[in-house]
Amino acid sequence: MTEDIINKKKRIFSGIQPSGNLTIGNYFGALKNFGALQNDYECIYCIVDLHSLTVRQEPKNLRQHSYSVLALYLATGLDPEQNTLFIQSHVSAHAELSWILNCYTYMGELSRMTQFKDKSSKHADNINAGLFDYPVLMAADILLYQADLVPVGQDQKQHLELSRDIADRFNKIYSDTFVIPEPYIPKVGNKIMSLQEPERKMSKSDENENNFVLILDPYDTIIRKFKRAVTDSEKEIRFDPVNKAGISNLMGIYSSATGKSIADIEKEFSGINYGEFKIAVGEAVANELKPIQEKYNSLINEKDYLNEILKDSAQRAEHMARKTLSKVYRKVGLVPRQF
Ligand code: ATP
Ligand code: LTN
Repeated sequence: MTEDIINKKKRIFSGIQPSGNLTIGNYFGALKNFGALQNDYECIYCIVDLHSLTVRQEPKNLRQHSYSVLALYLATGLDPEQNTLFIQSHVSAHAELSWILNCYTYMGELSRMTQFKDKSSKHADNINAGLFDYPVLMAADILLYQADLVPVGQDQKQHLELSRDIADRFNKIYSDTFVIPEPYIPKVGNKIMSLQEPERKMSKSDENENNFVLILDPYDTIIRKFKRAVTDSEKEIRFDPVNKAGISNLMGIYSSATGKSIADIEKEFSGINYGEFKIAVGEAVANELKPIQEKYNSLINEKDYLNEILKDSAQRAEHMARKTLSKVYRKVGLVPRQF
């Protein structure tokens, strides 16, 4: 075995939709881990704009949010030379593999996806075929790059299991083609809940802005939103997600921001009132986000620099993706192109 093979790093793929401004759910559930993994893995982080189209987007906003996600990737410390940071629609192999995989995915499997059920009830006037097919495009994203590991929040676990099933099905029919990807879900912060409705996931496309905290919210806004967070009628700061969803969510956020364990947080805030605790959580979050916001502000208007990254990365991604796509086309029996 050559040294090159022995030292080959495992590959990571993940994506974030440019469907709005990113929340601390996106940050603690996904983005924060992306940076932590970059030294030990070969990382590919995508801005999945095609996925965003499954819900109506204002074209101008979609473009702006796509650059914003890239600037946040950089602001949270991802090195654009070490990592491949690109936009999904720039590599057409995603849409192409997605079509092929559609023919190896069952309607029954897609009907069981909870995200589809949630989004269909939220957007009852626009239950489009793309929304139904969303997980197949996600499988194509991951499988194209032969990713070993996929860092995501808890809500994406079901989609990842489907990606594994599709890959396994294809491999069994045609011989080994795809690496079967493993989920990488953080122990803490994998499901940050809404501040006003703590039984629901915090989501960037929520209409009520008091439900979420944005990575780019100003300091005072962050503190204000935490001060208003829904709690309960008790007085004790105790972790109990069933009976004390609001307080438990705040404890989870504080743990994500400080690295302290839940047990230590219970001790630290024993006898302290909810109001004071909420301010402590707000300050911990705002302080963690401050340097990210500063870096973001210095980058977001550097369009030439951002475009240069998008170009270089998409070329690298294209090369990797084509390799898998050609293999797939050959295996299923499509005649190779003659030009
Ligand atoms: P939308 O509201 O537009 O559907 P979203 O806020 O759920 O989007 P995505 O772009 O779909 O965000 O997710 C990007 C990443 O952030 C995924 O890995 C997802 O699991 C993670 N994530 C999203 N929301 C949360 C949350 N509340 N807690 C933890 N992780 C989250
Ligand atoms: N569905 C994911 C976004 C996403 C993704 C991916 C995540 C699209 N393709 C590939 C990991 C790997 C979501 O967070 N809603």
